Amino acid sequence: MPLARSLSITSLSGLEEWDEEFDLEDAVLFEIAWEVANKVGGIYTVIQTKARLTAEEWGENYFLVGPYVESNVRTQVELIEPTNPALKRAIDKMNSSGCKVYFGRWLIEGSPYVVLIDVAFTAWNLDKWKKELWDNFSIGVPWFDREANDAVLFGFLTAWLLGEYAAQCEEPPHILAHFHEWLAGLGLALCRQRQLPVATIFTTHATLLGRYLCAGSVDFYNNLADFNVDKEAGDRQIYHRYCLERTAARCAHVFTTVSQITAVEAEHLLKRKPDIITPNGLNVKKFSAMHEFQNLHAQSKNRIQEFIRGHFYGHLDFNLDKCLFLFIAGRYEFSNKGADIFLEALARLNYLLRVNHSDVTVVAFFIMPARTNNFNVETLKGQAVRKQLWDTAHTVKERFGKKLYESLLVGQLPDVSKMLDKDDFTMMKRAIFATQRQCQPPICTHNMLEDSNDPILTCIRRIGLFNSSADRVKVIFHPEFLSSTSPLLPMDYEEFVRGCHLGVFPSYYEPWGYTPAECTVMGIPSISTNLSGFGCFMEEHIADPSAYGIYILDRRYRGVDESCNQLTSYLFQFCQQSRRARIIQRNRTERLSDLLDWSITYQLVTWPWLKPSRIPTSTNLMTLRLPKVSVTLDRPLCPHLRLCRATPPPAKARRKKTMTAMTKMQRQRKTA
Ligand code: G6P
Ligand code: 1S3
Repeated sequence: MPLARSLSITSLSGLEEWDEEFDLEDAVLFEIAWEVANKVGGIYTVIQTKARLTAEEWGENYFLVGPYVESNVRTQVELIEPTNPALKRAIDKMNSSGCKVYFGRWLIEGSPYVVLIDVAFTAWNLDKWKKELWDNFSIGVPWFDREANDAVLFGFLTAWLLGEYAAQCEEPPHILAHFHEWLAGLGLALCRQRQLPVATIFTTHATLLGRYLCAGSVDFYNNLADFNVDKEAGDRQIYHRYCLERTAARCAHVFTTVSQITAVEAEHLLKRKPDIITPNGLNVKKFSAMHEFQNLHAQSKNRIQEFIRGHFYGHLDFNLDKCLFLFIAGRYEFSNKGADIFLEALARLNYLLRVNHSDVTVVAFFIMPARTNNFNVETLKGQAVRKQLWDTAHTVKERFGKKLYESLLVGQLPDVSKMLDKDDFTMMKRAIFATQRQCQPPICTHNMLEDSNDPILTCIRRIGLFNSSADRVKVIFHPEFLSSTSPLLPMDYEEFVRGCHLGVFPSYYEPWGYTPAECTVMGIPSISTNLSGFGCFMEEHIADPSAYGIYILDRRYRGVDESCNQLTSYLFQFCQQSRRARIIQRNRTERLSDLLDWSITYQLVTWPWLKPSRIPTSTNLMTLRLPKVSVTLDRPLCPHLRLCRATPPPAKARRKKTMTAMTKMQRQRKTA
């Protein structure tokens, strides 16, 4: 394995001069990820939801580092002059050496500082850096892998930034750098290889090989210990990416991952056991009134119902009041995210509802982005027809109201038979004729570019769920993330989730799984699996999760067909619940949200640069956020880690906030 062989994980090279006496206020935390102000997947959610608290704790000394993507910057970032003098000098130096590095505030809660690096602008260095990568780490990156090329550029540029920052500091600096995932990992390896005075942490949110192996047809969890990792990575043409990932995990002073299940995976595939598990949290908003989230459910559900009225025009032969909305959402990984067994279970549920003459109709939404060529005509037409019916009803109502008013004005009760005239009837008949439709309501809302090979559509064709009148289960595939500006379903993701009844996430590969966690904090029940970090976390901490609307499917010890039957039975049971039972269940689900709140945490305190015997007990330097129940104080940790209960932001942070406000005022005065 071509690692930086000279580096061992206990090596403290570069940090020898650190001692425990330095002023904590001088420590600076850089958090580095490809998803800073750049939404690709779940890591964006981790960083974005954690930002407020981390910014509160670290004040002026917290910087997120990510790639510069113009479209994102235009909408999410306010570019400003760097606030930290050493960082300003470092950025200026890089910019005068042919880089484009920007500084700003990311406009999310906590407004953290961001350093954004334009990797494309420095692409002229790619060959030189690849050679350096080969010489020092024996990792060769092929020219055609664009993502890996970006990882190389990003890695060298972040290491350059950290090195330059260290060089610009007047006092010996105390820099902590937390790198997320393989795309950012090379920066870490370079910091170690160059012996920069940087204490490093690497968090993996999934392993590359795990993701690839699971997407195939291997029995992943029962063979974890037996994979020939180099061969498997080579067979899948990701050997170079795998090397980058394994090098980062191996070189980090502290290695963490988001769940126990991924820790075991990392131990076997990356050959290093994580020092600690740092489960993900959310920024939970508490409502002042308990029932407020229930009202929000009703409001959002009404909006989904409106969409359904349009989508099923001409075929609205089911009772919308008895209609349940189920959904799956996320990265489009058909089998990893469990879309395969969800569809199979829906087909079985359809059968059960039909033979039991149930009056419940289920609409299952698939929100997974795929390659499309915009909305399709039939779907847009559905919403236009619905709008026309609404307008017609309003026009007739207006005319009716006017006649009624005139009749009352002259002191007469209206002759009801004359309230609607011929024109009104013509208008209404025309509107009804417009709802005639020769085809079934569409499954897919968009024109798919790879319609014939698309896994969801292919599976639907096989199981025959075509939205016909006889079907008690209808399917809608929305191959694009939701947006409140959509002409079709103008809702953002949060509103949509609130309006649904159940989130279904039967993942086979899910290191953590934000989707069921988000459902929980919104009081929406969900189905996850005992192969997902979230599912395992809930099983570990709650005695009877299903009583709280957290259904956990067994995908670990059962075959696919058995898991599918279990999923069908969960769905069928859910469909049999009364409205009252659903309302009670939502209340119970919402009560679990504290478990997932970043603010109710333990702090993980690490002194990665100190030998275990020198760990002080009273101060802390590095904090990673951990949800409250995720750790017990007596859990044995690796020798250089300690755990303490989270306290309110320390005085230094409060002081810094005041300082921030003062600096702002001074700056405003200056500008004035
Ligand atoms: C919330 C609202 C109730 C509404 C209910 C519908 O609890 O506060 O007014 O009746 O949702 O629940 P359902 O599960 O049928 O969508
Ligand atoms: C990963 O994103 P994904 O959806 O590709 O990281 C997420 C954040 O830690 C995690 O929730 C998810 O399971 C992983 O798969």
